[in-house]
Amino acid sequence: MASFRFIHTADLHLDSPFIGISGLDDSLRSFVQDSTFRALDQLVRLAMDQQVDFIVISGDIYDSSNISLRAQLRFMEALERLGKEGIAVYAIHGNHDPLDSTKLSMTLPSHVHVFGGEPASVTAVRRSDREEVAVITGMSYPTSKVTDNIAIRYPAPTSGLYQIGLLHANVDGDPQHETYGPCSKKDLIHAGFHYWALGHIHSRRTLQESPYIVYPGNIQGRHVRETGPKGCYVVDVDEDFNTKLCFHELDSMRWNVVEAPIDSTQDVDAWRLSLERILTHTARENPEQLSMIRVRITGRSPVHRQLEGGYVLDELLADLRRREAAKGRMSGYRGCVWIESFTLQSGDAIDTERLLQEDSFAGDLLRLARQEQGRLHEPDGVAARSVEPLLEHAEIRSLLDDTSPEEMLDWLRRAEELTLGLLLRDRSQGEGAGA
Ligand SMILES: [Mn+2]
Repeated sequence: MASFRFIHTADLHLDSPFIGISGLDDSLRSFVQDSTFRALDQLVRLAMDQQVDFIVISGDIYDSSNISLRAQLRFMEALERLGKEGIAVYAIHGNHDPLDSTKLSMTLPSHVHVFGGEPASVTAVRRSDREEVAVITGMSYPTSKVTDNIAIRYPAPTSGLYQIGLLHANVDGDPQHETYGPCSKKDLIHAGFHYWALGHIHSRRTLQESPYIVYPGNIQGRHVRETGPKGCYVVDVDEDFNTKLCFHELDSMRWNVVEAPIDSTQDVDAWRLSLERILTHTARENPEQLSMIRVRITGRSPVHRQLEGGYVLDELLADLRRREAAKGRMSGYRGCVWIESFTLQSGDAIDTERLLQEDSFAGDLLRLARQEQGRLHEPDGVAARSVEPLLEHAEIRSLLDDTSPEEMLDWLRRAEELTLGLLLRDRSQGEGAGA
């Protein structure tokens, strides 16, 4: 057997629209909207630098089944550049870009193989000497909704070559993702392949090492739930089929959630300075990328009351964004930190532990609030009953359907803080007036 090297990538989501991000000026918006294409360029560059024999792409090349012309042209251009270097490409389509998508009927160059809607196998060769090195088996999604187990339909290996399976699927039903192509890790282990090149789950993970069952994640994070470095794997296979993976970053914009506690600060400006230190640290950690961060404000102190009103945070946000936008235009947004939003999870300087023990109206309220947070999913709980009247409105209902349990819990916590804050504020004012 001969050693060889390939790239495993998936979920390129080319031309993702990034519509949910607010507050961007024109320059930054176009930087953001070009990010999936820049990641593609990085992928091509990496393939050349690493002298790989071929690339496998495990679905969701495009973001939407109504594929933009721009996405198709940029992808074709990337394929041509790889072709000039003799780097073959093997790809499947996933639930975002199934075979029945609206697209141009472009003739693919001969070094590119896109699998059809039924499982099939092709043989890949080494670039330097055309020696056969691997059998690649794959299947594209014919339509966006493939809900049966397609993995078990993949043909068993018939040759002694290294076996790679290209599959777009939710293995073992990760509840965070849609359950397309459901199958189990067991199905994959028993298939007799050496490397399952998976796509669909956007967070990078290796489910198994023998055989390899790998999600490389997407190549560019698209929102705050897709945090951390994004990229692909360069995979080395030696003469004895020993397999070694090396992750390479491809992203130019990186999402993160950072915490900015108010506990140890007594006034807004001290807190602002601590936030500046967090921003500086974030920039240092990601000197080559634009950091897109959500700042979670946590902890308890009088600062909460000053931030709660809204306009302080709004003005601070506008000012920090203005500064970073100006810096970014000069630096190509490298090492810039853009605050996507603040989420206020802090509270007044209340000793909740003591209050929980206290025999008072506020104590009762807090105990009730905590109890309701545990009854988030119960139909007669406060959360369910509070949103019930809103469900009659179709648009609000669809927004609520997209609300995660964490967001719901967050609302309940905010309600707890707000009511306690108002109650205890009145109490202290009342005491003040009586004194
Ligand atoms: Mn995807």
